[in-house]
Amino acid sequence: MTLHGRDGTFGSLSDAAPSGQPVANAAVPGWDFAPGVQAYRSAFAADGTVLIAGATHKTDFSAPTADRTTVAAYRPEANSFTTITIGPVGPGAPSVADLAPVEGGVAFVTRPALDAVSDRWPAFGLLTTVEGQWRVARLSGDVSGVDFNDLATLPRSRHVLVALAGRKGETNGGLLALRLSGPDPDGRFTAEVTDRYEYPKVRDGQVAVREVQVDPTSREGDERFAVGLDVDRGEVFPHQLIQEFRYEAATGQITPVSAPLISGDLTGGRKAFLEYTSFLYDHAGNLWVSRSEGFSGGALAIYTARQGRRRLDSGDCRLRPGRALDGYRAEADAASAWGQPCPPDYDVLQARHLNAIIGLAQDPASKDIVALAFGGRLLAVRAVPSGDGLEFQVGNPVDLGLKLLPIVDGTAFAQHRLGPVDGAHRVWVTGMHASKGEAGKRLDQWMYSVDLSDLFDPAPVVLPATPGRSVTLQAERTATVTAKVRPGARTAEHEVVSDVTFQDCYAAAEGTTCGYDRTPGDGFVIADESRYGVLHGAMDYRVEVPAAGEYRLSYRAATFPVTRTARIALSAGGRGYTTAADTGGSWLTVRAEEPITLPVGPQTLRLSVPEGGGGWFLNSFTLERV
Ligand SMILES: [Ca+2]
Ligand SMILES: [Ca+2]
Ligand SMILES: [Ca+2]
Repeated sequence: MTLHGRDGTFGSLSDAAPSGQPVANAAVPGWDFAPGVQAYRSAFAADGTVLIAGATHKTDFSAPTADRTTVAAYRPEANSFTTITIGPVGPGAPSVADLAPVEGGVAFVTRPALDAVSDRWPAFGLLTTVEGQWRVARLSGDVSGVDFNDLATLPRSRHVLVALAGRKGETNGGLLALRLSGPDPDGRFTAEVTDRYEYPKVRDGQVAVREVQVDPTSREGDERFAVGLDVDRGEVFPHQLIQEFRYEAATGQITPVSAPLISGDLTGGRKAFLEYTSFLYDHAGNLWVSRSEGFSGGALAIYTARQGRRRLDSGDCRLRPGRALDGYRAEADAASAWGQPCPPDYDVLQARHLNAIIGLAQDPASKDIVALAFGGRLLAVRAVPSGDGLEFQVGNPVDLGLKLLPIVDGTAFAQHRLGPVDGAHRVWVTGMHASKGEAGKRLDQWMYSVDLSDLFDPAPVVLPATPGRSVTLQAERTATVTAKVRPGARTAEHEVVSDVTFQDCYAAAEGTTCGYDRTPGDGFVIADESRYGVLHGAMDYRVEVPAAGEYRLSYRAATFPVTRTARIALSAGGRGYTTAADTGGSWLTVRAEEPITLPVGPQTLRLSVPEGGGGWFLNSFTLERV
């Protein structure tokens, strides 16, 4: 993982992530975000430049905090940074809400704050390069709006879709389709609105279109996409659903094809349905959808596109002719919500143990899927076709180490946005940093690039050869990434159960909880899908031993107070070492009695549960050279 930003702003995130991945810092000359601007969504230009949208510090668009509208252009290979300014400098400058690669450049949409007058800035535009310099292209055609939320380019026609948030208390959100042409000999592009779709009223509340994602397998004349809907019920979290649409480029027509959908799974308290949060069509047309309950995550759903069969426009999930959109209701136990339950084909259960997923992306080379969860956690999932279905691997989770960056507690707020994955398996993630109270404050911003291939095949950890030196291996950075598919116990037909389940590690109660160890930050612990700690199975760790010798072994572990027989077995160098691991309910360091002997060279250390010895949670283990 590499952290890109201004020199001297990397805090203590300079050696390893809390989840064990090595960290490098890339100090970028000229890296700078204007006062009141924070780094937001990102996109790649065709030449490999990472373009980073500049948003005001209030990403709920409630008030302006900056006097300019900007997009940052970072060239990773040259390590160079420039800022593109859109429109004038002055009060009320809107945020850049999204960026999307299009023919001839990268399109942008801006969104003003609710009370700001912003008719001096373009709502939609195009960034192009002229002799290597980024600039705002000249554009004709009237594309105006104050609620542009998200952008996507259709795969065949290259027409552009804009998600509309609507205006709070006034209008529902919807969609805009645009045809872009150009440039003419003067370098001018033309944008023409081909269709506009507005959501009808629903009883549950105001509907905003939060996100739009296109199906890359779409056919000419029948391009498919899905939207994510936020229904404002006056509560902290909106009700969230998805809906599939088609677009016919020849007539420029947007038509819904599915009902507004949720999975139909109830929350733990059975009083509400889980929300459908982030979503993505993969290269094969499978649709991945994350569930959430507030900040907590639910299983990651997959609707498969087997043999060209579509899921969302058929069966229970389809739009019924003649039925009003408001007429789709899900009812179960005490729960009642707008939407049609639509059971997925697969549920990846690992996502239930992490925070809610707020973004999904695909590696164009390996086809792996990566998810970003609240709090800056990444989860990678590999799905490969097998017979009539899919087989899965679940990669190591990553804690991006937000709390290790120089963020002033109380006055500042930091979060992340998932960007795209480049051709070298690196996913780009924005490190956002905003002031809670003060407009016009200059705050550091970052970009992370994380190597996804290491998450399925972690590089060996080099053990020390110097007596007294030690190295800590994070339990979550295991080479065991296998998962099994079994019949679903909830709405999905199948469940994907990892052989090793990861849980967030927090520093909640002072001194006693998981995060209070010798590793900066939080990271993860390994556990079991049952939530009772590791109960069975084995997990491998690769190390490189520079010279044969002995190591003292200790585990950072916890067991429930009722557990009395927990034991961890380690096998290495042809021998087994078993350690009693009961901790009485606390996080403790448990030391093995005898040192372990390792031969020189690459070795695999295997941890496992001896017969009857399950029930332990493991944060990390440490090897100290004797
Ligand atoms: Ca987008
Ligand atoms: Ca820690
Ligand atoms: Ca850990």
